[in-house]
Amino acid sequence: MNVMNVPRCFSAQILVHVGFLTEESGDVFSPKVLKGGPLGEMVQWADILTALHVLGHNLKISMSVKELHGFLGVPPGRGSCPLTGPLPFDLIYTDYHGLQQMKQHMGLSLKKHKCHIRVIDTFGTEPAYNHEEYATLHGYRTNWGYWNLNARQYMTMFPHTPDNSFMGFVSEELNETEKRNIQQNKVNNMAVVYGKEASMWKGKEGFLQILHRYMEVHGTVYYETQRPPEVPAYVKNHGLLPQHELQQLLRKAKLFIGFGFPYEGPAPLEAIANGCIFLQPKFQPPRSSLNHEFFRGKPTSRGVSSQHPYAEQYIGRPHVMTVDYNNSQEFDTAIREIMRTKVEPYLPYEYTCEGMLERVHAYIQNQDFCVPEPPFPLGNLSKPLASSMSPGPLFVPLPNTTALGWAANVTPPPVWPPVSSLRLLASQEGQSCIETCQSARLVCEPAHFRFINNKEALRGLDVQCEALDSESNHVLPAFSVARRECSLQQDPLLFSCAGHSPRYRRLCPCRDFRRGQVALCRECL
Ligand code: U2F
Repeated sequence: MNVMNVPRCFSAQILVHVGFLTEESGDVFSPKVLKGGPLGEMVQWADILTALHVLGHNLKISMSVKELHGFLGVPPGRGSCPLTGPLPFDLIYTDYHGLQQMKQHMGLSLKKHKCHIRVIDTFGTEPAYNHEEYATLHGYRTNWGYWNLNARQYMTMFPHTPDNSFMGFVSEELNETEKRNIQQNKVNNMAVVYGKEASMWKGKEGFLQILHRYMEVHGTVYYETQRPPEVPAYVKNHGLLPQHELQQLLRKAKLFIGFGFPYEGPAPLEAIANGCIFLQPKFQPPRSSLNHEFFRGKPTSRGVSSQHPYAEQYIGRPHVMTVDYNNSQEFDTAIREIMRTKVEPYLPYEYTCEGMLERVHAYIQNQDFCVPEPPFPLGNLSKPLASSMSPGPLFVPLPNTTALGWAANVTPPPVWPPVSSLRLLASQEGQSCIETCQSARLVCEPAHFRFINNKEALRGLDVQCEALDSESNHVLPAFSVARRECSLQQDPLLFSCAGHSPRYRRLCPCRDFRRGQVALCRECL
């Protein structure tokens, strides 16, 4: 990408405080970097730092609480002394550990400055878990949530719930010559197993046997001196490889096969970008913090439908095959199909270098959580909405600025994403706005909830309300068909794309998105 083409409208002072790598947080990641431990987070932070630098911002990086103090201007030895002056940064990128450290050391002034914070949060945080009081009262309290941020301040590794902002990372993109060469040199019967730690292979002998019937099996499992007993003798184990060597291996392999763990890592995207087919297990029922140990305590109830839901839902066949591994016939058939199928290397645009720069730039220039968003007042839409409950998208007329709740003599901040991207839909009972928008090939846009949290929107959908009230509940605005009751949302922090209830049909603010860049609407740039 020609970086010169990116307009540099606003060069920000940015602090990047990587909390999970600080000694004070216990730093469990660093010692395992060369031993098969998680690297996904490292990949993402490296790409965030690079993107911010390339976009021309002024960066300060801190990896310890001492450095954090130094940058925030808190005098040494006065750890809990609140930062009284202005915050010396426009933006602070950190994680949950970092947020806790900032709270300990900034005290009450964190509240004043928190609109400047962005939290890098791998698996995402849903609004019900983020709202301290609501989470506590309604059983959504976890170790991590309850910071009362705008849920879009949490930035995820994959586009999980659109309540959060999708930050992502970069995977290497190949040029046309490289793609051609890869396709010519593919070894049809070569498979690489996804799993750099021996424990990820435990109990997988059955699948490995079937796989080995057809293919030569390679692994990149970390070991110290001896071959790990979990890795059968017929597997060619290369040991944990430096990333460029892993890429070379993936360029030759036809199949990259997941055995269920790790969840939602970068490696499947790298494999698909290098022309492999990714085969992974379907999880039925989906795994979540409600039923599965790994996700327990994470501030989301998102159901993970396979090892890599993004690969399953956003990429799919022929690059990704998601099958029931408990059915050995289905597994066997999938492997034979993979050997016959020709695929081209593929990388979704949002994971290219250009795609990440475009997205991060758009966020920095347009997302401002320090300006209060006025609620859209009831009854202020100039024209009625189309009256239909049909599944087709409905257009909401563009409100003018006074309609948005700003005084006529005040220049309001531009609405972003622009309201022109909004389509109002009603969910089915029990359905979330994530699913509702998805089924209309749209995406839920939490920033647009404030425009549909009103009587006009209900009227536009021809909803019969015998009673209308407003409450603090993360499934609102919504209506009950059986009881002819309608409820609006009282607390904007609880606007939630993820929420659903069998008793309610929800009002969903959907929007369009750019091809390959789900974070941005068509007119977002
Ligand atoms: C995920 O973390 P992981 O580190 O387990 O994710 P992977 O997809 O396995 O790989 C991360 C990187 O490791 C690299 C590979 C990827 O860029 O190229 N790598 C390598 O350099 N050499 C090798 O031999 C093998 C891999 C996820 F990202 C985290 O957010 C989760 O916490 C974790 C647990 O679910 O899974």
